[in-house]
Amino acid sequence: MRVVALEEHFTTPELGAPRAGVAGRGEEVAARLLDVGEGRLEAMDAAGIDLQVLSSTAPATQHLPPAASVDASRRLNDQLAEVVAAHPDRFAGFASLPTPAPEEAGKELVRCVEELGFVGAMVHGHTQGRFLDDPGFAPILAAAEDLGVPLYLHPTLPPPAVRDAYYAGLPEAVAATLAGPGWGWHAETALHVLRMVVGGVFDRHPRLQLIVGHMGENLPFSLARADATLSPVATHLARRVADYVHEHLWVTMSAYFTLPPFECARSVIGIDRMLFSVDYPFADPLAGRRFLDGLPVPPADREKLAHGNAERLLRLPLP
Ligand code: GRE
Ligand code: ZN
Repeated sequence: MRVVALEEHFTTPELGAPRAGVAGRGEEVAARLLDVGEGRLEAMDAAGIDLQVLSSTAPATQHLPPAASVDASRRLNDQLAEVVAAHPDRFAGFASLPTPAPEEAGKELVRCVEELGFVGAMVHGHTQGRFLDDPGFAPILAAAEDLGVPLYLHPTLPPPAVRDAYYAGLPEAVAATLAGPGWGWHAETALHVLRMVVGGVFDRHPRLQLIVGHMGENLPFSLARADATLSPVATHLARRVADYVHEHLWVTMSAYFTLPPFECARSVIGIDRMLFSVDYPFADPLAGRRFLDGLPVPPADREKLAHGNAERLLRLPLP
């Protein structure tokens, strides 16, 4: 069975490695993020992963001043294009975008798809406290829509005001993890998606498709509640809140390798919009592969999760 993994991170010496949420494994994770060659391919082979769609680790270039972000994004995307070109059967690319400069970011996405052959872009949450429903980001959303490629909305650490309000007074490593993979950035990614919905993004960009990881960032679990409470007050929207989620959201597994959230996402989002991912190197590819192989689903559904839905969404060449 072909296996395509969608949330697989790398970094470069220029970009550096994240420190939050990698307690005790910082050096190992950093080394794995930097390795876009033999070590990574060995880890993929050991888990039977045929193709990684590579993305830079958070926050990529989104924390930089606009002009610096534009330059750094171009360098980063050019480097990723070289990695993909060296192993086109094993790697594909999601662009990193200079979101602090939205017009330039839209153009960079066009360049990445049309010239470098990338299959979409990853956006790491807020950009210095601004969210994608902000009309200033329209050039990015319009470019994705016109190109017919998805945006992958990935978590990132919160803006300082959120950090200070919610995480002050805790031991530093606990605060950083609670704000990150321990809870906070998953909740905030779901909130970001709902902001996009109630902000009218999908009325303005009806063809935009959005991917989130971590089995839907808790959205499947709480969608009925969000729909019941928000739809009656969001009277400016053309549709109900849940309709936008059903028609614009795709969900990958990334490190959520337990059955209850899978069953919830399958029942709410549906098997046709769910995809395999590991969240390498933060999660273990072998654990991901065991989870995929052990899922209590019909063989045809396992094929959709492993590669079929990815081939359709990303228009991947078939092997
Ligand atoms: C990530 O996916 O970007 C990530 C981190 C740090 C810890 C866990 C994690 O950057 O999934
Ligand atoms: Zn990730």
